[in-house]
Amino acid sequence: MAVERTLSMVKPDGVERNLIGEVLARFERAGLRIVALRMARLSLADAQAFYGVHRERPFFQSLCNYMSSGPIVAFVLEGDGAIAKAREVMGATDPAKAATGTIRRDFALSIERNTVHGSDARETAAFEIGFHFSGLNLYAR
Ligand code: 3AN
Repeated sequence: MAVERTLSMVKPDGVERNLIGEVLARFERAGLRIVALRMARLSLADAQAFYGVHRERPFFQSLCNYMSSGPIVAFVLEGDGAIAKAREVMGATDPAKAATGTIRRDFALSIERNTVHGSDARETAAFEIGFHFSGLNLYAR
């Protein structure tokens, strides 16, 4: 399987409840490596740009308000099949549908406040990594 990079975030509900370490540990235990990491507070405009693909969805405004309501931790994960593997560790968008042992099943408060983000494809991963870490040389192992 190809080595990939994917962009993940601990969302405001996870930071608020002191779950940063727990979320990072779950990805590390799954064999993914953290190759970049930063804490930030997204402005409303930042959140709207990040989630631009969802512009037409009914939940867009609420999602952007929520994502700019408190700090997030953004990080890049690297590993074999990292995009799919990270999404497996996260679980389904709706915590009620997420598999046992996944981050969202264990911690998400709702389909919106679902604790963690992960890129869903190579193209979105490239955009999202650039969004948070533009101009930085990611650590190469
Ligand atoms: P995922 O994060 O699992 O890839 P997306 O890309 O469909 O899910 O949605 C992006 C984010 O929008 C989700 N993580 C969640 O916070 C929010 N979201 C998705 N679907 C809904 C919904 N039906 N109602 C409210 N918020 C939603």
